[in-house]
Amino acid sequence: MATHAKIVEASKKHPIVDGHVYQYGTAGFRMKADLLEGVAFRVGLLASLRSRKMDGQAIGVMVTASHNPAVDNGVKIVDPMGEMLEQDWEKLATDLVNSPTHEQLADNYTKIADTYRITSKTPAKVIYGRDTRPSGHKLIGALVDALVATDTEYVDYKILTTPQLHYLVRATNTEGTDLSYGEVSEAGYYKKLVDALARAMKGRKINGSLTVDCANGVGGPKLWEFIKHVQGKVPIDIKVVNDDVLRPEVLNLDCGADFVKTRQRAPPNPKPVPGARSCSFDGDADRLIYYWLDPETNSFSMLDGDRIASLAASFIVDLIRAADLEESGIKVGVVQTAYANGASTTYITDHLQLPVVCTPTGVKHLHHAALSFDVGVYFEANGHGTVLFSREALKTFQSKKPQSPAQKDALDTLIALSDLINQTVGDALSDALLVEVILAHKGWTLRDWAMTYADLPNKLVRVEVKNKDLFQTTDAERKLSHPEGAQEAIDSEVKKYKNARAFARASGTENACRVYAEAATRSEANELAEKIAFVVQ
Ligand code: NG1
Ligand code: ZN
Repeated sequence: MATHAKIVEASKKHPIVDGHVYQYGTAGFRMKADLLEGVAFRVGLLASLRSRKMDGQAIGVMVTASHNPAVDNGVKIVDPMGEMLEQDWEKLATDLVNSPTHEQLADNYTKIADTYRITSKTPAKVIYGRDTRPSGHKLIGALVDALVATDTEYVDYKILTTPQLHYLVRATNTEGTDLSYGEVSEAGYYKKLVDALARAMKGRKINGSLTVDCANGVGGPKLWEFIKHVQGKVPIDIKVVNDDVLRPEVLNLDCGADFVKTRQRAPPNPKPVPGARSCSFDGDADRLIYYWLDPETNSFSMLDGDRIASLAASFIVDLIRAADLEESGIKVGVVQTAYANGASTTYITDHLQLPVVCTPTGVKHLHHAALSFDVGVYFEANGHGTVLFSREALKTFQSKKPQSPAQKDALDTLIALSDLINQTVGDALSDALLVEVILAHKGWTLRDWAMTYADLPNKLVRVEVKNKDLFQTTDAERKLSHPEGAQEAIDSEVKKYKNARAFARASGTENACRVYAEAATRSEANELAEKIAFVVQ
């Protein structure tokens, strides 16, 4: 049977839901899982085309809805170097998925192949994984039917964290080359982390234990796997909590990085222990938030993505200086979004004296901007981020001849960090190890880290609106260009407060607007957020 006919036949088993408009957003397609079967099939078709377009390199497909409730799911495509799908192809994904009939779907598949001169003679390879949601299994079934219909080779990695899949895509495509990213297996991922952690620690000690809340998601079993690999190699005491993946309904429920960040409090279960160094992963383990309860005052301190970015950037700059590479021209920079706390931006620009770039929300934008630096540190405030090292920077670290043991130590640590950090995408486990390494080097507690600057009080609210598409932004989402008059109304409210900043934008993942406000006091930030919410309602 010709491919066109095979697609039509297979597609009949996995129809899309009539009347629903699908959109490839910042996190791929994400919605109620029962709307997604046809989407997963169609994403399989596109991933296959993408692989052929990229000369047969492996393309990844991840089935996850991250921090969303258990009933949701999502499907997203990973490009060959482990990065997010190229923007032009997001549009193709949206068009292909919305094809109204099975015939038109097969026609659109052929049309894309023709437009991009893709021939079925080029081999295609797709590798995929899913988080712990029960709905993932069925979606993978639909995906595989598309891969079979298009003669695509595939590897099923079963249950993975999102960053593990990104790692595997890059490792697959660089295997046997001088850019090799690591062994092509889940075990290879842990081995790389353990080896890099040992080199980065070099006998230093991590004080006390780290409690990790895994959001009852895939991060739990994978963290246990990591612990098996690290045992006996590097002394690190990890206490795993909220790792129940047998009861799907508890996924992301009153726990996880998104809960901590949005509620600005520790998960109620297990009962927080004052003084304990704690962190939370989100449901697919690509976001990380640290926090602790002050044993003296019992107050809650959160160390979010902005804090991790400033900690990592300052540590790397110190190492570059210690390695006597200050004059080497290595450009370190930080990338944030409008949601970054203003105090973090001031700290990075004024205290660390580093450039800060602001991009629209969505890691693909941050990742892209970070590539313009030799060492580009990017984090969303919600804890999603990583550090990118350019090839030139790595070459400089490797070729520099140390003049003292201290210089050698700094160079070795820089190289170890580049292996410890998952450079394909934000990775909660790899980022947590990075934080642990930095705290160990500095001999810092979370209190020391929290003292670097004081966050401006802030408030994030979700506002239900009739049509979120009316809200269009400019200036990296910091200002509204539409509807007319809205920005002026926001400006006049902000003016009434001291040290205040606020903005509104349409969410890329939910049918709502988000309003963010900062001000000198908590009550003023809350009040300002309410006023801006009123403007956009
Ligand atoms: P939207 O829904 O566009 O605000 C949210 C997060 C983003 C990003 C995406 C993808 C906030 C305010 N927004 O986007 O940072 O992580 O989800 O998961 O946290
Ligand atoms: Zn996530």
